[in-house]
Amino acid sequence: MTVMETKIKRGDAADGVLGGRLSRMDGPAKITGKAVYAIENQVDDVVHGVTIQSTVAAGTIKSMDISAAEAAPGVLLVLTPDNIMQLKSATTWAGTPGPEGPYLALTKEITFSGQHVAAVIAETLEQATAAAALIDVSYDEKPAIFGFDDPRAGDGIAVEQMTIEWGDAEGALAEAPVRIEHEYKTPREYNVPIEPHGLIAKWDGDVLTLWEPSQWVDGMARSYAEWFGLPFENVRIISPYIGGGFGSKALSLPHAALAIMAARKLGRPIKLAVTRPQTFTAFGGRPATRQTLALGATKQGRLLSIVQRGANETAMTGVAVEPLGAVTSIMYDVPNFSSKQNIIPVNTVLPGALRAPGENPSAWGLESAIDELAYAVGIDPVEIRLLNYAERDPHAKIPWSTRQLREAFAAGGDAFGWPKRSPEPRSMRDGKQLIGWGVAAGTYPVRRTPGEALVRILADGTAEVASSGIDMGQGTYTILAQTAAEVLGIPVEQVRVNLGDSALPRAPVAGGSQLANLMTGAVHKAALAARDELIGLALNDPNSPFRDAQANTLTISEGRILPPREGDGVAIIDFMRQIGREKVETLRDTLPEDKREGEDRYDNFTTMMTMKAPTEGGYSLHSWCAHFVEVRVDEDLGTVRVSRMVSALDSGRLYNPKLAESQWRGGIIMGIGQALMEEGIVDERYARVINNNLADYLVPTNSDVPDLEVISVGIPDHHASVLGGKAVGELPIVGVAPAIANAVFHATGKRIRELPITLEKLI
Ligand code: MCN
Ligand code: MOS
Repeated sequence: MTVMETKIKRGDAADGVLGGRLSRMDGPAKITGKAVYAIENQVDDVVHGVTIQSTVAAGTIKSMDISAAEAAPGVLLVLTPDNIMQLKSATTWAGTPGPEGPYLALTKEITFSGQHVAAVIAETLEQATAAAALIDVSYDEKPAIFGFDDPRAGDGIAVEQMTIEWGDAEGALAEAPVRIEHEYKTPREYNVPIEPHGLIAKWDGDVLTLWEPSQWVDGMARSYAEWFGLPFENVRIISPYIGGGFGSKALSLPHAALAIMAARKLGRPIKLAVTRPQTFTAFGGRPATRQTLALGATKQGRLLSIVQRGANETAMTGVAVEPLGAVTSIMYDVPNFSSKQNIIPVNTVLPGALRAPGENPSAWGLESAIDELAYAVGIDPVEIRLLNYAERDPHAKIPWSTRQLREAFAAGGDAFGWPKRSPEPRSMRDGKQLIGWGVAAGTYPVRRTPGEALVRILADGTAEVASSGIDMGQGTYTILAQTAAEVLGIPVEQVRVNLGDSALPRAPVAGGSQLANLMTGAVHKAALAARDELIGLALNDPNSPFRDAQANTLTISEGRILPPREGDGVAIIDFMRQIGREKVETLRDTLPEDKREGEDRYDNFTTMMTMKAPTEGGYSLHSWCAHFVEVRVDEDLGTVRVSRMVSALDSGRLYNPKLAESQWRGGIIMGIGQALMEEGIVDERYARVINNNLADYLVPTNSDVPDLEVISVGIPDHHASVLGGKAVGELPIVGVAPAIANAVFHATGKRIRELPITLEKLI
């Protein structure tokens, strides 16, 4: 893929400050192999663990013969449901109490194929793997429900909190002059980070150290502490580099509990990583979803009503909700609305979060349906979106903070050449290739949770930033260095950023596309305080050359303290020597005053209890985007290629346009995969996902991806965040799949309502 020059104006920002296009500071370490990933750490005396999985999807373990495994060379321990430690139940990520009774990392009760049933620990990985193959498990198998299309699955359970209604949606729909109603479906989709999940666990007395990739070191440390009955401070998670997470690395998982208890029992550190196939069952991806969506409109295309009835799969043993009304309820100005959702328990691993949970399948339904309506009333797909443009949040009924979606349609459509589109399906072709142009919009909310950051100015004139927040590739290291450099007046190369360690000041989950806004805010605050303190010393320290200067006259720039008028000032390094200081250090958080102190202080960072809704504070805060797609469909073979794409996105102010663009392209590429390839294929006989590897679970390669032009249409939004940015990470995937499906319809005249759009659905 050649990355096209984007239309983003480079502006005046130097690379080293906010708004500059600095390359990733962690890039060289990652590219040269200097970056050490969790399980690459060398820990003395380490032993190795593997887990084995259930081959049935429902039933109970009747017997488990572990004698041969226990007798195999090098084997130290075999953990089974009979001999595991009973751990304490941990608070959920949402901050609610965990389930009653102990937490069991293994149970005899089997609810999905691929459930861990045992773990083997041996001196070497090979010995553990060989011994694991000797374990003989027999099951009392019960019939399994393979998915929500299984006739026995039923309609599931209503999730009342997901109901969103205003006006009289059913009544208005019944009377609407134009009605369209269809079902839209998405399959199970998986996170497939290139670095599979794994950890090294080491106990020193009652202190537990974990090297584990994590999107949320504080939240996971809390779960481990609660499971093992330790004070929070006794658990340290070290996670400076992460090989992708996409939502899958935010929570503590059973394989980690097994590793930690084995290390406890053996008194030796343990390394345990899941295999690639196990990344499909050791944690869940996006659940399969389906939704019927009915739109009622005038003959001129004005929406009168939306009625949505959705459902997603969940596990037999837990609740996972993929909120299908997320985009449906805010995208368009509609006087009558009803959205309801069920969850349907099936024999699967508990689904998890995958880039834009909720918004993604929600937009798939709505942005397909609005395209269908555009054809039904004979209006251009961009026009119908503008015709129904929501000037304020139609659900919360409050103003948007900023909504540059009109600008996104204009800029994207212009760059794409949308006005040249001939509206009729099958009207554009290039030889045997049918050409289709499609459009769809997307959105993602601005979430806000407190964060904490430490800023330190050192005697050598450099600065340090520290936070437990993480960088899994988004750019956190880089934008926090830019923030500190800008405020402190220290060159960005002289700012070191330490992240991903629960011993550092607290940060919330790098999930929900919130970390950049929160942590730049915290670093900004801490850096301002550090700068003020440094200037205070310059004004007041008896040994300061500036002690006669007046307050508010000193500045810091390029590592020097500058006097009010002429003179090139004093370098920070010399100043610190003159006043005999080793450092100036400030810790700041973004907590409201009433949340700052108190016993539950760590609740502020280790649960979602302090997360604000995007509508809190009188404005509705969201990022927006519009995707324009060209597809080429081979008329004989039904193959679909995305041949051109332009996306215009509103993420407010960008802290680093180069990195934001990279995030956007990454999300768009995932959207192309979702539209055309990604699908957990369930073998209905065994209720098992069979394409559990990267050869059969297809994700886009370079040759599947055309030039991706991304255009920023955002403006600073100070309701959304301290420094004016909005969400970046998950926004770009939202709306890509429907834009592609809409383009496929335009090319072929065939409407595909079930992802992925594979060739057998087209011919
Ligand atoms: N950014 C910016 N200006 C803003 C906001 C963000 O320049 N106003 C840029 C920064 O480089 C920042 C990045 O965008 O580091 C992402 O910021 P943000 O939207 O706050 O997202 P988070 O830092 O919270 O990252 C999490 C988000 C999520 S939820 C998923 S899922 C996801 C994603 O990021 N998973 C990723 N992007 C990923 N990128 C990589 N490489 N790997 C993953 O697993
Ligand atoms: Mo992202 S799915 O919120 O980690």
